[in-house]
Amino acid sequence: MENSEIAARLAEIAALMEFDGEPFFKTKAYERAARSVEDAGQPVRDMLAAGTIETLAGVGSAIAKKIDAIQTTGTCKYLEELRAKFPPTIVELLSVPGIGAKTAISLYQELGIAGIDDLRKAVAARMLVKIPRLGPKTIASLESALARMSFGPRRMRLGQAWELSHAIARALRESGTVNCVAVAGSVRRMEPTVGDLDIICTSPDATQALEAFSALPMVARVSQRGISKGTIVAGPGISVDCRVVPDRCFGNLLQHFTGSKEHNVKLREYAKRRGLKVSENGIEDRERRVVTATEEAAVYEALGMQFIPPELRVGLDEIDLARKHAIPELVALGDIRGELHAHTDWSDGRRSIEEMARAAAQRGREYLSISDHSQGRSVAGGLTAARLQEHTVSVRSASEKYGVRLFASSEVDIRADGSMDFPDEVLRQLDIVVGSIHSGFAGSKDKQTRRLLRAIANPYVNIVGHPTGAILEGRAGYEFDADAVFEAAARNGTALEINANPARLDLNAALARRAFELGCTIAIDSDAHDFEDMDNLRFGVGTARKAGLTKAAVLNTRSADDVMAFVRAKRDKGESVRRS
Ligand code: DGT
Ligand code: CA
Ligand code: CA
Ligand code: ZN
Repeated sequence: MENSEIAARLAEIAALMEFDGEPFFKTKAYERAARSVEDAGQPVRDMLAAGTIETLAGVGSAIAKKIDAIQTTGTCKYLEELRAKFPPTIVELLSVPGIGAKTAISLYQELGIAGIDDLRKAVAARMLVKIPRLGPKTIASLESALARMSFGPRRMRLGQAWELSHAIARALRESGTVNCVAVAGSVRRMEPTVGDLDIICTSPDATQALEAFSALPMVARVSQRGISKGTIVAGPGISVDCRVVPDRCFGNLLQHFTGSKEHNVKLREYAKRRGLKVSENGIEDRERRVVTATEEAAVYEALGMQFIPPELRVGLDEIDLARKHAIPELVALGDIRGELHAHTDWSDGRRSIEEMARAAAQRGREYLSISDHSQGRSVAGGLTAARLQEHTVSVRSASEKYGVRLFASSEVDIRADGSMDFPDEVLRQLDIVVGSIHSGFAGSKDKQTRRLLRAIANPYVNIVGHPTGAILEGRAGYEFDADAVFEAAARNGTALEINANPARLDLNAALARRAFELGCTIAIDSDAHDFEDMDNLRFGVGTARKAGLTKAAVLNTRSADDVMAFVRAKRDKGESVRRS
C-alpha cells in the first residue's frame, strides 16, 4: 500500500473516532500520525521492515501496530469496529467544507443524513432548519459548498483503481479457481476516474471462483453473491463487481464489460442493422444460431470491423472509423524511449540524480531529463540560478554512467506575466526546458492565454508542463483559450505535456485530441518524484491512446538525438528571429 492510502485509513479512523465521541486528544493523535505517514518521504512498508516506524511524529506502539495491519491487509480491527458502527458513507460528510464532526453527528442523529446524497436531498427539501445548531448563514454556506462539489459521489482516480483491480486479478489467478481473468470496465478504458471496478473470469466451477473472490484479503465486506456474479467492497466506497462465465464466451463478456455503455449501445445498433444480436453471451444471427468468442477480437471481426482499442470505446465515432478500417495505430507503452520531466532531491523529489538514473535504466529508458524546480517555487525547494548551475554539472557528470543518458533540465515556473523564472541566458545552458504554471490560477481567461502564449513563444521553452493545472477530483485548472494556445504551440515547436501522474492526467484525452488535430507534439511525462512514479507512465500512454495519438506525435518515442534536434530547431529559429 502507498503511504497516502495508509494515511487515508488513519484519517478515517480519526474521523470515525470523533463520531464515536472519543476525546479530542485521541483523535488528534491519529490525525497527526496520518500527516506524518503522508509526509514520511519513504515507503512505510520499508520503515516497518526496518523497525523505524515509531520515529514518525505521532506514531507510538499502538498506532504502529495498526499501521502494520493496514499495510498488509488494507485495514485493521479497530477501523473495522468503527466502520461497523456507522453507515459507510458518513465520512463523506466531512469532505463538505464547513462540516465538522459535531455537525455531521447531529445531521446523522437528527435527520438520518448518512452521506452527501442524503445531504443534497435534505438541503433541497429545506430540512436543515430543523437542526438547532445550524443558523441560516451556515445553511447558506453549506448550500453553496455543495453546489461547488458538483461532481456528485466521489470517483476514485485511475492510479488507485488500476493497482487494486490488477491486485485482485492477480490474487484470483493465484487462487487456482479460475482459468482466464481480466480487468474490464472503465479501468480497462483508462478513464481518468473510476466508479467501481469490474473483473471478469472464466472457471469450470463458478461457485468456487466466487467463493475465492469473496475471501480475498482486500475484501472488507461482501455485498452481493449470485450464481455467476458477486460484488464486494474493498475499502471506503470501493465496490468491485466480478462475473464468471465459461471459457467459450470469455471474449463476449470481456467486450461487454469493457463498455462503455455508450459504445455498447452503438455497437448493438450497428449489429442489429446487419441482422445480428450482440450480447455478453455471444452473437446471434437471423437463424438464432449463437456464435461465441473466446477472444474479444473475434467479436469485432464477426461484425466486419477493425478491432477497437478499449481506450477508444467511448461512443464517439470509433465504430464508423473501425468499419472503414481507419483507426490509426496508437502509441503504445513500448514505444516510449525516454522521459522528459522528473525531479530529484535537489528540489522536491525523494531520490538522488544517480538513483533516478538507475531506476530509469532498469525500466529500459534510453534518456531521462532531470528537471528540478526553479527558484520561484521555493515551497518545492526550487533552485537558484547558481544552484541550477551545480545541478547541471552533476547531471552531466552522471549521464551515461548508469546506462541512461541524462538531460540537464529544469521545470521553470511561468510567471504571472508569462515571463520565465530564469533569464534566457540561464535557460539556454540547459538541454531542454519544461515551463509550468504553479500559481496565480485566478487570472482571467484572456490573461492566462497571453501568459501561456508568451511562454510558448520563448525559444528556450520546449514543453509546457501539466498545461491546464487541473487536479482530478480536486481543483479546476486555470482558464485559457485552448485552440489559440495549441495553435501557437504547434507553430512554435513547443511540445505540450500529458502529465501521467494519476492525480493530473493533464492534458486530458479530449484536449490532447484537439492538440493533436492542430498539429502539436505531445510529451508523455511521469513527472516522477520517486522510483515508482515512473510506472505511472502507463496512465499517460493510456490517455494519449484515448486521444487517438500515434507514435509520431509523441516526442519521447524519438531517440535522444532526435529530441535534441527538436529543441535545437526551436532555438535556432528563435535566435535567428531575434538577431534579425
Ligand atoms: P464506472 O464504473 O462508472 O467507472 O464506469 P464503467 O464503464 O466501468 O461502468 P459499469 O461498472 O457500470 O459497467 C461496466 C460495463 O458494463 C460498462 O462499461 C458497459 C457494461 N454495461 C453496464 N450497464 C450496461 C447497460 O445498461 N447497457 C449496456 N449495453 N452495457 C452496460
Ligand atoms: Ca466500473
Ligand atoms: Ca460495475
Ligand atoms: Zn514537475
